[in-house]
Amino acid sequence: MSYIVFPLVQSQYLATPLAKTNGRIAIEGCCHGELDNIYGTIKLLEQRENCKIDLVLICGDFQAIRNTSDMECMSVPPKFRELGTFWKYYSGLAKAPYPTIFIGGNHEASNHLWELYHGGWVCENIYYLGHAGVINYKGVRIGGISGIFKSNDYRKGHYETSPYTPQTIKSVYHVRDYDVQKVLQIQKPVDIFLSHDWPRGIERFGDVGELLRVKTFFREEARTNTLGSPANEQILTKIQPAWWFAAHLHVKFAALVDHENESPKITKFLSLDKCLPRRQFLQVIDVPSDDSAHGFSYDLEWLAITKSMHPYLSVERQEYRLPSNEDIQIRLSIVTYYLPIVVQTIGLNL
Ligand SMILES: [Mn+2]
Repeated sequence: MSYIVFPLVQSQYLATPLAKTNGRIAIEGCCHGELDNIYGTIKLLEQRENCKIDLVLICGDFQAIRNTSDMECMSVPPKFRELGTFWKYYSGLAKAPYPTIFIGGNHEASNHLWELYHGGWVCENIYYLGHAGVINYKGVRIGGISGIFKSNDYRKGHYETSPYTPQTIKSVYHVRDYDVQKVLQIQKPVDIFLSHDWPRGIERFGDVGELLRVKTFFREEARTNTLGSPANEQILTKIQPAWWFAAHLHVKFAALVDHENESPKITKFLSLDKCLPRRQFLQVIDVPSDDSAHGFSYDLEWLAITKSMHPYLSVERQEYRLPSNEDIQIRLSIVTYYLPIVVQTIGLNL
């Protein structure tokens, strides 16, 4: 099989001295069904740089299309719908050469992703983080939220089911308040967070002049502070991950967010392009990882949050009223107390 060779991004914001014990993670912007080319490019990078990539992260528009009927569930005009390459991985004809984690964007086989609302394996070696989720890979804590923000649908339940209508095929990928509230409960440090659209206002933390020169049509949104998702902005401010990767706007853009805490904490933000020739769609970072730890493992704090808030997950049009933060915290502390005992008793392998 031959692969198209693409140029690689090396951002000075993110390049850190390479250490042998580190885990090396490749991050890709929008996937658009181009798994073969993404993996091919990473293989080439490994050969050229004589290095080993441990994990691949993909920031949405993954298009986990298993068959032609999944194409009907994707918000793409029929003439542009393509089967892509995922079906080969799903059917077992191909195997993902790297453990891969992805989130959803706004062009997805939404029926397939809804089946894995809480996250799960879409095929061997490729894990969907869920509508929101956190998992660990060799001790690196990775969280993410799927979809894009649209204020009209933000306070609704997850009511959409296939076959989708022309309205629900779009609203199904709009981020919901419920999932954001779950993410906002996270207290423990997160290493990497993934979103499809950008946190609102992130452009102010990078070279906004250069961004607006390349993408002139963002000017009005930047001026009115409406570029990106207010929900993601809230998450960024609250959980302050070490890295945040996004995509969607099809441009490479780096930013450094200083959270101005008592102890200085910085989030390195990077948005990447889609996988096309001459586009900057790939980044490699080194993250201190724990080689003795298992590959993938569930995140106990996230499981506790999911369990505590599950009664409020609405699959109706109306969202359910969430209890007060205090009530959520009480529920959480109870679940957090007994969850490790359950895990010890029954075991929990991802
Ligand atoms: Mn997109």
